[in-house]
Amino acid sequence: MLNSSIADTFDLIADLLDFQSANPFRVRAYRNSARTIRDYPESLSVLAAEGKEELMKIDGIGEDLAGKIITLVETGELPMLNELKAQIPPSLPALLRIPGVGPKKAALLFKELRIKSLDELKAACAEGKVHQLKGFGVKTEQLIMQGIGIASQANERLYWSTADQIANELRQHMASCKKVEKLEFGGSYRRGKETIGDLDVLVVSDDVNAVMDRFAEFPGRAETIARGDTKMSIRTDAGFQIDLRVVPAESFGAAWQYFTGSKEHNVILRGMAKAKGLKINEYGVYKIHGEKETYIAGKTEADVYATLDMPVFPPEIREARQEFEWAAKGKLPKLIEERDIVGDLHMHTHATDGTASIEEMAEAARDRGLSYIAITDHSKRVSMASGLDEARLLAQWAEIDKINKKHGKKGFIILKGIECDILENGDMDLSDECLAQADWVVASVHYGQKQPREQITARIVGALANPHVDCIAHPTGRLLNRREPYEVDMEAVFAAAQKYGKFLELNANPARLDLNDIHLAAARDRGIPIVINTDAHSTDGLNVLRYGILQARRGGLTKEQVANTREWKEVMEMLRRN
Ligand code: DGT
Ligand code: CA
Ligand code: CA
Ligand code: ZN
Repeated sequence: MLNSSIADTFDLIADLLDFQSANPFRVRAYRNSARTIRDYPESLSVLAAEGKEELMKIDGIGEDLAGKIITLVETGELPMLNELKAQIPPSLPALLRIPGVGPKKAALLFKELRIKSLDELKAACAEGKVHQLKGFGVKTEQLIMQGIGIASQANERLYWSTADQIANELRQHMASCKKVEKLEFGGSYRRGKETIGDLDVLVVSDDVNAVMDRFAEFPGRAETIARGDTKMSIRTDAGFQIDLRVVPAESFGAAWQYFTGSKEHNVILRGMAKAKGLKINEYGVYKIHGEKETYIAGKTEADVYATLDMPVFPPEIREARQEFEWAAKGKLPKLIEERDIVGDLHMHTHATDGTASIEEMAEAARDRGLSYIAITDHSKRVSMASGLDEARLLAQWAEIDKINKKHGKKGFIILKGIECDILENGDMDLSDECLAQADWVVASVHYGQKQPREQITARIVGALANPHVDCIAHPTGRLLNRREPYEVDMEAVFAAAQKYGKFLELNANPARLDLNDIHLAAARDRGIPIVINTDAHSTDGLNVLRYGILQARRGGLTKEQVANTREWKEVMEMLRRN
């Protein structure tokens, strides 16, 4: 069983307990362990086979949870979960996937309207029954209607980060098969797309059966969809498909190129090959002489591209957008890499909704090789996260001064920042006088996200015009699989960022990845500096940087176009020029 499936099970238990108004500490224990398990680098199924003690070495996993994990891995189910499910409506898990419907609202829908399926909920919304419930209202009803669409899609495509977990587990699993000479992933996963439809894996071997037998033993496998001579497909217990192809060594490069895609990129390559009297497919590149064809390349991707006088394109830009134009001019950009990043300008502490202290965040960032961070907790409007008012913010900044002084000349700087809410009426949540004292201000929208285009655009443009604001955080507000972006006019935002010399954030959280690749390319073309931030709410949260890097690469960004590849002194000068 996959770590992500175990985590999903624990999340579901937490939801069901919450639905029953169980002890909040118990609910939280399940939620925390789900998070730990999802991020855990080793397969829990493998650890479970070694016994409880191995599992209990993991933070937050006690004897009880370890026992549950073992039962789950060994039997595929959990009696405790079955009992819980028996006590609640079977539709609940589906209802909970709808944005804005938590366990409490779901309970009401069930009790008052006897809603048992997404279809019934849709019908009830259409009949206007939902908004009459206590705590719902017309707006919620509309949101639910939209959300039903998203919720039914949400099962189809995984976040890149989740696919990455599965890919790593599969690689580990296949490594013990001696017949595997080489294993690589292709498809949208290799291209670093923000969501993944299915995982494509390529193996070089001269023993197809041995490879497929091992593949069939993958702990995450729930069923085999098809097994042929060279191709086999399985589905994981979460319903995610993995396609395996076994190829001979002389075809590996051609197959890797072909199955990496994108389809559109490949179509153009095929056209180029044809124009040169060549044929290119997943087996190799062939020279055509009348009826006959001769294999001329296919062992490596470089060999394949070389037959067309093309460089090996970084997978992230193989989307048939600008890559061929760049290649023709010999100007393929040198895309940004994770090690280029030297600072992180958006993160939270336990003063608001984070879990770590300023010093813990700083130490974790330093361990990751950064030389500066900005602490940007929420402002007071975000009361749910106990956002900071002026007095608490000033106190936090005084503490930062003290910590910086204490650590002295170690070359690491903690910046006094704030994530200031842009209020519904367009005002900033904190006074200009207060913001003026910050080293770094990110502005963001958390409320009134559903405002019409003109209104929400005016708010964001207004924030960019404020001389104390440096950057807009997660500029479109979308949450992958869960929430649509604001109606914001991005052209107007780009124009304002240019006019006022402001930065825009690429939020690296795998559920956000906001800005998207198209927006990033547009911002780049306008010379707007991008800042790749983790928006970490814990020390582990700093690890999401790599997802942001992939997204930046998909946007064609180089080191130069990303501000936090520069030391803070230089960033400060960029800001001062404005
Ligand atoms: P996904 O799985 O929806 O996230 O997206 P991909 O890009 O991984 O698409 P997938 O899994 O259907 O196919 C993997 C790669 O195989 C794709 O990127 C390019 C290649 N491929 C698939 N079908 C075709 C095709 O009809 N023509 C060409 N030229 N390539 C194809
Ligand atoms: Ca795929
Ligand atoms: Ca596929
Ligand atoms: Zn934030």
